[in-house]
Amino acid sequence: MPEKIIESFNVKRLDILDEKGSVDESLMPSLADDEIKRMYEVMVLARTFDQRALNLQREGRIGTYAPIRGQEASQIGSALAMEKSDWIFPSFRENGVYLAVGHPLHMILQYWGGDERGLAIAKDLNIFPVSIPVASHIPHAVGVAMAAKYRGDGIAAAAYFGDGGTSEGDFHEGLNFAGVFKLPVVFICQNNQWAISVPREKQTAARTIAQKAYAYGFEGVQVDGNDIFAVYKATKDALNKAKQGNGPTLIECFTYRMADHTTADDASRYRSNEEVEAWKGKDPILRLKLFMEKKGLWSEQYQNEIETRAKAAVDDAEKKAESVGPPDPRDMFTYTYHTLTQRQQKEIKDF
Ligand SMILES: Cc1ncc(C[n+]2csc(CCOP(=O)(O)OP(=O)(O)O)c2C)c(N)n1
Ligand SMILES: [Mg+2]
Repeated sequence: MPEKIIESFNVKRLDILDEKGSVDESLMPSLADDEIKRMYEVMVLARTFDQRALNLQREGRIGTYAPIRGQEASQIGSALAMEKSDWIFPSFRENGVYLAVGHPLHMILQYWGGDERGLAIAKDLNIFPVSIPVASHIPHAVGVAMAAKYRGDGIAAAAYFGDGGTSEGDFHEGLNFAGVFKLPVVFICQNNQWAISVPREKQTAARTIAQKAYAYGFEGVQVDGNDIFAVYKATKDALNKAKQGNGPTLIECFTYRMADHTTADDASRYRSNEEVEAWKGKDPILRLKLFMEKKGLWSEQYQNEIETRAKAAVDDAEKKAESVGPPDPRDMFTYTYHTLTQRQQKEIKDF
C-alpha cells in the first residue's frame, strides 16, 4: 500500500497596511474615519504612557516596568476589535490593551507601583488582572469561554500571551480543550521574537506559531503585528467565528519588542543593534500616520493636539496614582490566610 497524506494544512498570513502607509483595499476592514483616528490616538497615548512609566521607574517612583514600544498595533488593534461584553485575559505586557478598553490610566500606574489594587476589575470592564506566571491565564480564558458556551451568552474570551508562552503546558492544555469543545475563544500571541533573552528560533522549531493551532484542530493565522488594520481584521473575524459557534482561532501577531524585556533587563547584552534598527522602519504608529496623511486625516496641528491631550492624561494619571496612598499592610493577612492563628490576630491588632 502506498503511503497517503491524510492531513495537511496551510498557514495564512495577513498584511493590509505597509510601511509606506499604503493599504490593500480588498482586505481593508470597514472603518469610519473616526475609528481610524481613534486607533491612532490610542497608540499615541500608549507610547506617551510607556515612556512616562519608564521615566518614573528610573526615578524610583514605580517598580519594574514591562514596556510595549513596537507592539502598540498588536495590542490596540486587537483590543479595539472586541465588544465590551467579551472577556479579556492579559499577561504582564498588555498595558496597551488595558488602555484601549478604558481601564483608568492611574490604576495601571498604581499596579506598576506595586499596588495590586490598580488591577481591580474596573466598573463595566471585562478585563482580568494581568497574569505574571507565563501562560497560566490561558486555561482561565478557556474556562470563561466554556461557561459562555453553556450559558449561550453570545460573548467570546480572548487570551494574550507571548511567543515564550507557547512553550508552556498551559498553552497546550488550553488550546486542546478549546479545540475539543469548539469554544468561543481567541488566542492572541504577540510573537515579539524574544522571550527575555531567548530568541524565537530557540523557542520553537516550528516555522510559525500560528501552525500550532492545527495540532488542536482549529485555524491559526499569522498577521503583521505592526499593521493595525490586519490585527483588527483578524481579531474581528476570529471573534465573529467564535460567536457563531465555529470555535477558537490562534492569531500570531508577528511583531517586535523594541525595548528591553523590562526595566530589569539590558537587551543589548543578547541582541544586535542591526536587528533593532531593521525593525524601526516597521513602526506601527508611523505607518498609520503615513496612511492618514494620504487620506487627509493627519496634520501637524492634529498631531500637536493629540500629543498635548495624551500628555495631560498621563500627567493626571501620575498625580492620581501618587495620591492614592499605600494599601493597608493588614491586607497581607486578609489575602494570605483563611483562618488566623491567635498570634496573627494579635499581630494585626498591634499593627
Ligand atoms: C511560569 C513562568 N515561568 C517563567 C517566568 C519568568 N518570565 C517572565 S517573562 C518571561 C518570558 C516571556 O516571554 P514571552 O512569552 O515571549 O512574552 P514577552 O515577555 O516577550 O512579552 C519569563 C520566562 C514567569 N513569569 N512565569
Ligand atoms: Mg516574546
